[in-house]
Amino acid sequence: LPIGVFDSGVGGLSVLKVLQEQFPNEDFVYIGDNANNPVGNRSDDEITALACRIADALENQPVKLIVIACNTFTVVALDAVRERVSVPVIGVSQGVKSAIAASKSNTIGIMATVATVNSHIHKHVALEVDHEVLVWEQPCPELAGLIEQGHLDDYSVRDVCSEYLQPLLSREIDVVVLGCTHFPFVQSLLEELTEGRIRFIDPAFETSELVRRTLAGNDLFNPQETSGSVNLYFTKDIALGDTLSASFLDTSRRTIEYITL
Ligand code: DGN
Repeated sequence: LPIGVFDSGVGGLSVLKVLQEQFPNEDFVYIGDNANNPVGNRSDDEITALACRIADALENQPVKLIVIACNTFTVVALDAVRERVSVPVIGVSQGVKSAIAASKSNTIGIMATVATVNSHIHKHVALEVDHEVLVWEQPCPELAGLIEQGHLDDYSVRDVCSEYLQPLLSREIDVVVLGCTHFPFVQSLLEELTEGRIRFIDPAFETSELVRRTLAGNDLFNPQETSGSVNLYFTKDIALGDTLSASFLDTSRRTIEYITL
């Protein structure tokens, strides 16, 4: 059976990319609910209802494991999704362990949606790892929505990135966690705007290690000789998902279509 992966749009493709690199024998089904993007500014009840509806659709495929490739859905709805479906469910990793290990000033930043920042999950996890670390949580209310609309390197996305980077640049911060799965798609822009002063951490590799442990622990790995397929579904527009996924997925083993949830 395939591994199910979901997000509120194209963001989770940044996680899928790493999962596919790490597990080339696995099949994947991806749902990007871009009809309901952005989710980061919604109420917890709304976010949970949307996550459960996507998880239901994945379970009906069926899939053997579900990866919530979205920080917002993870912090708000991980427990609800776990209660709802009968397969193992993994949320995205916070990435703070790698960030703390990489920071020389022991001062790290987090860029995330409003819902994720309000949960303070990164700060909690960081203080568990090192109780002396300083954590600046930067809400980025407009960034995921802009990326979802395809603004990857124009003046509008540059403007909001510069605004969100300002408080990070005025502190001793040398490492910033990309706490939203949409943000790796503008990582090189963020690097350019910070002129190399900040190292950005994409937590997707940490997430893939959680997936590895769960596949191993439940004896769910596909046999070595299989070659993985990827079926992508979007609830609204498939154009951006098509372009972004074509840059890292072998299109001969990829399908992409609309889905109604
Ligand atoms: N990709 C989602 C995340 O990681 O939080 C955010 C998407 C959104 O809808 N704001």
